[in-house]
Amino acid sequence: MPTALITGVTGQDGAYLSRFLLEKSYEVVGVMRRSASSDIIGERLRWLGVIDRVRLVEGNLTDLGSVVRIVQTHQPDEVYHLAAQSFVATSWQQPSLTGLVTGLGAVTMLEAVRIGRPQARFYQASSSEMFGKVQAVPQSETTPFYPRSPYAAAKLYAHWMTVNYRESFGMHASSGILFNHESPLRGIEFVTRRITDGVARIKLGLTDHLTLGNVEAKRDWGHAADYVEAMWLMLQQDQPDDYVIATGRTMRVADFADMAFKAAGLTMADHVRTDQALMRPAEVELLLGDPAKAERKLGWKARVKLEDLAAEMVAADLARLSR
Ligand code: NDP
Ligand code: GDR
Repeated sequence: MPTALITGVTGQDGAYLSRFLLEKSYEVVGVMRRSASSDIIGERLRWLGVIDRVRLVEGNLTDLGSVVRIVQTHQPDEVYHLAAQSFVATSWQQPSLTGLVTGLGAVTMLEAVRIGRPQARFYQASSSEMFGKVQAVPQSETTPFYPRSPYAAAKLYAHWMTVNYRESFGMHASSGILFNHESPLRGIEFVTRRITDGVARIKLGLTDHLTLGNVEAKRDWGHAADYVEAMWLMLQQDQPDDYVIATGRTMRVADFADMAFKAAGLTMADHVRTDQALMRPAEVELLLGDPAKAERKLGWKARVKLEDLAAEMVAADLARLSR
């Protein structure tokens, strides 16, 4: 039975990846950080019904010794490095922490693997945010990067360090340049979940409006359950490499909101307001990925349509709030 180590196991992708790997009969070891709210840790793993089958171990990306010991003890065959300060808006408020966790944290994990289990295959969670200010569309593995936030700059450092460990030490280290992916387990601060939670609250009469920031920004949104499969496929290849993972379709935030309101039988124009205070200091206006390489080399293709994703998220938020 192969062993997979997942950092960021308590996050959206960590939960879906755990379920995916357990279905493939992996032993899954998940790194979680100590929190005073230990009663709600693992809520997403619980929601997917896998909490009892994931071996949770305590570690923190800011503590090299903690993750070296985990790697040495569990001797994973595959390491999925997903942990990060992942919210772009927060990265302007906490740029140093974002650099430490999202940027240097990847090097900490690469070092832990180099020290404790150099033959393990390594996955780095890179991001379409690295493309930032639009240089070309659609964005592929060869499009120049232009990060537009402390988060994106930190991810770019982590991305290039992964390439460097591959080229310097011969590690089987791959980077997935994933475009936005969502699900009912998406953090409540991200725009899709803010929208579906808001729609559910309006539908249930708990409020009558939803306030958003830049509704003209365009994103290439897919479903997290599809995207974790791409992570696994990258580590099954003989050669490590970097891949763009996207749907190849882009929509405005306003378009997603329209889909979500329609899914609940509501009209967006009756309920949405915008507020300058929610605009970012620098915006990524347009993301549209070209997943051709992943399709060709991994045989991967996004399955879930955005309209269905919006409807699934609205239904889940309605069920949650009704409870
Ligand atoms: P989440 O924000 O849902 O999860 C982040 C995870 O990182 C959580 O488990 C969190 O733990 C953990 N974490 C944060 N800081 C530390 C730390 N110091 N030590 C250990 N663990 C820590 O992110 P997603 O699941 O959405 O994304 C997974 C990864 O993929 C992230 O790196 C993200 O930047 C990247 N990414 C995501 C995309 C998306 O659209 N979702 C697209 C492209 C890249 P806790 O629960 O305690 O907060
Ligand atoms: P993003 O996701 O920054 O693309 O990063 P987010 O959902 O936060 O923003 C998407 C776009 O929506 C606009 N927007 C708002 N965003 C939020 N959060 N709240 C609002 O009220 C709102 N109104 C409009 C934003 O300005 C932006 O243009 C996500 C994260 O998962 C990263 O970790 C990951 O790397 C990238 O996706 C790919």
